[in-house]
Amino acid sequence: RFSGVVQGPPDPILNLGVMFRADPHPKKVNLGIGAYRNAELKPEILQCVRKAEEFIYKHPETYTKEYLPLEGYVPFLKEAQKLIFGPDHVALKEGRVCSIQELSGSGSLLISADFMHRLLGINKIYIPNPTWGNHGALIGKALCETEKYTYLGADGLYIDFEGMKKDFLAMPDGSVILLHACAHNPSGVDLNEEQWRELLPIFKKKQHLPYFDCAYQGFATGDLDKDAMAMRLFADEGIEFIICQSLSKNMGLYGERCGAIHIHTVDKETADRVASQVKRIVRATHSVSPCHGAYIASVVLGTPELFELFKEEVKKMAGRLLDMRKKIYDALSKTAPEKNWDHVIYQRGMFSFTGLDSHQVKMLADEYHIYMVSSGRMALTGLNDGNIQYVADSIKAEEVK
Ligand code: PLP
Ligand code: TYF
Repeated sequence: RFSGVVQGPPDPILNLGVMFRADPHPKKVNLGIGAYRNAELKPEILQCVRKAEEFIYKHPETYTKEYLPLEGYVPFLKEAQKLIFGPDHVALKEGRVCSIQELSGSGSLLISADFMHRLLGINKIYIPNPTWGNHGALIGKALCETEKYTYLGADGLYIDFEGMKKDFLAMPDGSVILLHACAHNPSGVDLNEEQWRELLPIFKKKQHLPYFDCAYQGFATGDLDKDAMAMRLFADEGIEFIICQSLSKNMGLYGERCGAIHIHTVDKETADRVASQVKRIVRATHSVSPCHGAYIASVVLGTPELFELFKEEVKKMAGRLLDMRKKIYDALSKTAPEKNWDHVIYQRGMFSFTGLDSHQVKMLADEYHIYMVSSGRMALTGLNDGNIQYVADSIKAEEVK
């Protein structure tokens, strides 16, 4: 029975961690996974999270281990909405946003795509080229196909905005388009505010459905509100849309699987009907969502001092990544000046698309023990003052070969 099961391929990103850990070389560098590391290259639990957990342990009568309701922990959902829309948004006041807790960004993508397939008859979702490797798999599981739209130009380093708009206009009316809310993974290339504003009339005219993946709020600019700009522009225009929100990165809750689906609709009655259907899908997929991460996030976001601390800690994480971005840019510009590295400084968030090809990436791993994704995506979080020059020197050595 089981002996006929063939070996599955390893996940291209997660496997980099396995290779890195197995490598005994003292100079090895892990630029693979998009998970924050401090200057000592260690994972960190945020102080705001620690404090929230202390509070939770002291109040077991409120923070029980009972099953949550199907929609999730409601105080968390209210705070999660405010983080995205801003605390006083009219859509929240009017109850037009339906929110359902999910297993972080990944679960939100799966369940919302399943909802669109079953309830809206959607069979295809447009995703940027390039995009996060797991988008196709998650959306495919919900029985929707994916098709790529133009995002980067032929150089693979800068936005091709004209190509993107052209694709949006050529799609059938009412298409679902996945958009990275900020800090695009893998490229680090985002639209600016003016470009987002230019998309609004296109979405309206074509009645496309914006489908936001918000996995890095805070990591693009260091400011949670600024990073919500694109989503708020669509909300202010009264356009219906879906957001898949993850707190994995900005609150460092990776393993807690904390996030939510938010569906911005035209009125409260619609939002309630939509919620009733999303809840049925949740029930038939994994029943209910986990409580601990939602408790933590509700306390952090809902306690003014902890919310301030959270904002500071997000700013600090984003600040360290920006510092690393500037330093690797300077090091590469000095060490390998025959090549233009401007794209590195122009990108933002947790990643940089270096422009290295898959062969160069492989050689960096084999010869220099530096691990990054084969697309040439470098997670800046694996850099610190101790390894930046080594990384720049190694890239230079590969470039001249
Ligand atoms: N979307 C993007 C673009 C991501 O990069 C990630 C994680 O790396 C996710 C979604 C989902 O992460 P999680 O399921 O931990 O929220
Ligand atoms: O680095 C990345 O792009 C992500 C990281 O369950 C990741 O793939 C790892 C595990 C996971 C979700 C995202």
